[in-house]
Amino acid sequence: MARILITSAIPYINGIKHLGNLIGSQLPADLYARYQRGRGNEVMFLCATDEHGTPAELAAAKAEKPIAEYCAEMHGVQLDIANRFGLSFDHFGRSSSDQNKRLTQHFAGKLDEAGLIREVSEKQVYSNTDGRFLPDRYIEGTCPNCGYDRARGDQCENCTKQLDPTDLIDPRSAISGSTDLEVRETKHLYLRQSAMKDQLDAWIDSKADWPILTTSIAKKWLHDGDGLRDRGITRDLDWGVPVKKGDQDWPGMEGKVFYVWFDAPIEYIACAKEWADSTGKPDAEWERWWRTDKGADDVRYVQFMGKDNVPFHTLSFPATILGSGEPWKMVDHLKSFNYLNYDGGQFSTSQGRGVFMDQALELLPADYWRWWLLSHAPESSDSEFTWENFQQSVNKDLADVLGNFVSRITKFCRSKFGEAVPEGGVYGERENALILELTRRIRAYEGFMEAMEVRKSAQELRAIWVAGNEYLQAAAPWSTFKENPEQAAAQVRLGLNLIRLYAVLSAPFIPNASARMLSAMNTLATDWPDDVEAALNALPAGHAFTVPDVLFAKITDDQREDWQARFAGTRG
Ligand code: B3M
Ligand code: ZN
Repeated sequence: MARILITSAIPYINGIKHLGNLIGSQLPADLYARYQRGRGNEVMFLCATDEHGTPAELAAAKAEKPIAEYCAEMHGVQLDIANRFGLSFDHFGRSSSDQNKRLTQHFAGKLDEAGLIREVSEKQVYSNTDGRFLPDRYIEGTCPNCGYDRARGDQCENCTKQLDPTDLIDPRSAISGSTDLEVRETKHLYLRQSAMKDQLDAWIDSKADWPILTTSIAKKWLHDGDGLRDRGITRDLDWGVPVKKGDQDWPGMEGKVFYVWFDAPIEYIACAKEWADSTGKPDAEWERWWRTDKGADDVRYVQFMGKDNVPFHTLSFPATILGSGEPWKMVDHLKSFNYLNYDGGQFSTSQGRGVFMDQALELLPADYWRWWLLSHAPESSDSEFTWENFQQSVNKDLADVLGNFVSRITKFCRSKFGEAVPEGGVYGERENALILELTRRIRAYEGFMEAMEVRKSAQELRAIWVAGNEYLQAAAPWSTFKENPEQAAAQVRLGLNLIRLYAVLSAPFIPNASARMLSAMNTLATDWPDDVEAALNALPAGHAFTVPDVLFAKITDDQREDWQARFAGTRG
């Protein structure tokens, strides 16, 4: 039994995620976790909310709630939606946890001991009215490039030019609108990533099996321009992990916090401790996943994320844990995704454009979305959600191919043999040919799933469903029954066994439908079909079953048009 540690990029706390976020990390990570558990491996699947930084502060201010309260509430909301989407985390933690606070301070202390931190004095905008420094998004003003009067300190939304807060004409505080601003000196900590360039380069070179999307981004940042510039890891904010070296104060850093991208990946580790603490387990239980000196040397660690997160996971986070000089488990495989677009444009959280996770579940159960998103995962390039494509894929793959198969065979059996697996007859040439085809396809499916080729896995699974339908069409037990009821019985027996087999194979993609299929087949046998012939004899003659309700309803043209219109604008 292998041991597999899986993390999904941790979503920002600022609101419910859209379907583009979901397919970018959490959903494919769940697919992989479910598959590995299905194969009998030991899995630790972790995710959390990313609760620090300006996005959290601004969202709380907008919601007019104290930030700690806002985060606690939104964590609950995101956890509930994750459950309803069937995301099977072993723990869904919080980057604001005490465990993460301590571990983040611990890493900073170790990095400092190793000489990898330097203090830098820089100039930043300070608001006298607000009594605080104003980082990027807290300053607005007129763009020096296009004249747009609501450009932000980091970028002009109108002409997209990247800006520094000091570039803005007539700058004002985005909090109070005050123009009583001045430039002040402030001290910050920088992580000396540049000192670790060769070590990181060698580490990335050792990952020959990483997807090109991942290594090309990592190498670009490592070698081009300012990629491995030393990075500021502290900010002048109230909300965040207070800057300390371990549990010691850091002179000159009073009132400052670590930058959100410094503590967020450390939460992958802290999350495992949160899991152990919350279930009353000793530290050894989480350390066997994370410390190579405590059992994690035989763990395979896989990360899932959108492409914009790759630099932080291939450079900054590895620099943090390598730089600590401690034996932490490093990532073995990093699976990254392109973007999913929405109906001719982009999904956008700030503009409320697209379909958000809570809205999706108001329209249809999770499996419909899971299937579409996974079978259209933006792997080799960006992909696009359109309502036409969604309708077509649900109606064809789920309703016509899989759903129809289940319905036909169970109903036919009930009408001719009753609600139990029929006896009589033996599997013949046609059945053996099907077993051969399924064996070949299931081995291919395993290969794609193992390699995290999400789309190819979906295609292969669909082909496995199609093979059953074609068999049923060609065997035609409804005709056979008239001349040779024994043979028809064997055909139906195989068909019913196929339902169980499909439930086992499809569970990573559509866990709820899979559970309904197993319950209709009245079985708890979910062993992986290493031997397809044996798997197709698992339900013996006489085994009782029930005809399930319609597994997947078709999406009508009226529904599609209605939804298309409803989601054309932005979320209020
Ligand atoms: N929260 C960005 C994002 O959700 C960020 C990921 C952190 S992973 C450690 O895309
Ligand atoms: Zn501009």
